[in-house]
Amino acid sequence: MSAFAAVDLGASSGRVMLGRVAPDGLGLEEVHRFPNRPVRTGGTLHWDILALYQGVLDGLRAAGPVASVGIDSWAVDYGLLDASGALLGNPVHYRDARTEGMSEKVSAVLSPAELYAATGLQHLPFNTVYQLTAAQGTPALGIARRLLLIPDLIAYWLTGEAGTELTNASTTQLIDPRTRTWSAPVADALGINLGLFAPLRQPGDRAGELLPQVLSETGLSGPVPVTAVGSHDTASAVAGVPAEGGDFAYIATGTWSLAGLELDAPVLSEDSRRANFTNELGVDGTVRYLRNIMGLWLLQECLRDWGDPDLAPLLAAAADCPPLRSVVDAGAAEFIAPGGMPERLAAACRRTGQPEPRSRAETVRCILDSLALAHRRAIRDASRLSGRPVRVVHVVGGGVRNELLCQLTADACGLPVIAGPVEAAAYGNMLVQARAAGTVSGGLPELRGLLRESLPLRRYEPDPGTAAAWERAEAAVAGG
Ligand code: LFR
Repeated sequence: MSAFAAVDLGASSGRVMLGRVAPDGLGLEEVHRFPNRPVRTGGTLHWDILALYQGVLDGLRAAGPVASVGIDSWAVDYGLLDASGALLGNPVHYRDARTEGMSEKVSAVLSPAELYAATGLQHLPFNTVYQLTAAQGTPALGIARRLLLIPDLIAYWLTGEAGTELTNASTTQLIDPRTRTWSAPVADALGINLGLFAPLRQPGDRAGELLPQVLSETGLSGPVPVTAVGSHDTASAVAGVPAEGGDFAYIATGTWSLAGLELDAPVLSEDSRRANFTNELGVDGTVRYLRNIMGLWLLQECLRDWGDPDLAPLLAAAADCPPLRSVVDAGAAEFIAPGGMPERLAAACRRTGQPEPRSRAETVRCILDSLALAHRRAIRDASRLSGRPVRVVHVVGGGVRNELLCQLTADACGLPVIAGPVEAAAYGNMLVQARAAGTVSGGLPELRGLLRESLPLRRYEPDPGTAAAWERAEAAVAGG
């Protein structure tokens, strides 16, 4: 059988995709999509993990017979289990305020330079080390016997087996990207018990089999293996980039824009740290050298604030707005928390001496110009810091549907953009499973070749007439 269930949990929705490897190419069908609504209780923002798990079960039922199941989700967050294997409270959302002040607490023990030299991770206030520092002294952490990252927690409930998949483990800031294993010195210095983590798994490893009770709940007949994939969604999305050769950059666009390069080895220089580049671990021994950019979160939050109006007319109006009238720093941590986004964007424009957006369309244009500029800066910086030339930019993920963003990104980068697929994470997830099952073979170049043969991709050429305006915008941001 050559059908695979790819479970992809995103910040605003989860989906179960049915992937097929057929003689005429790859196929991917969405069999179930369910909302992911964070819930605030007692002042803390949580993931509704049981609702997500139920969505996974419903999706597996809708998928029908499959050769294996793979799970990916956002990074850094975790659930704690007690000695009996029971979950100790709902996982806390990385956008929760509990990590405020934790960077300072950690840097009193390990300087930012020491932490970067050991882990290669960009500073994001919600990295797992900061969350665990915030959790220190809580009863739950005190009695916890296991810590499972979100996709590993779902896999545990499906199979009864606990593991820690490597690509996602690398986002904890407790992994040394050179040895691709735990950094005991960092954990010891910060008082973090590495014994909480289950043994590491590599993408492609067998993670277990669906439990009898799961088989009956989903109507599937066993055995159905669960395969570890690049369980960090960005690792799966990068595996699903339909690139040819090595001189490409990628932007995985969704709630976040993750913009950077795929490398063979980490870049741990001080310049790289100052430029806030991360060395997350990828599928097949690769390094995802990238920067987190706020992404379509800025737009999603504005839409939520405005009562969810139709996006298409707003984008059409934004395309007609004067370009680059005002831009914000789309990498700034000030935009991480939810709420009041239009006003926060306007305030950032005021603070930097730029005109405030006067309408919703102008706000949308400000967001898209700012994202495109941040894409340009990330790709140029990544290329400079790694010494790797870039000839083409691949845009994958939800932003592929946003033609204006793709064109602005091509213009800003001064490079062709190849857009697609939207569901890169599910493709990457499915291909790693298919290879583990022996249905397809080869390394990432061969897997990407299969994607190129099967997918309609759209190419955007940069408009050279806009180059000077982007130069000026970059200089203004760098200077301001
Ligand atoms: C994207 C993503 C990013 C990670 C952020 C938080 O969905 O996984 O890679 O930095 O979410 O986990």
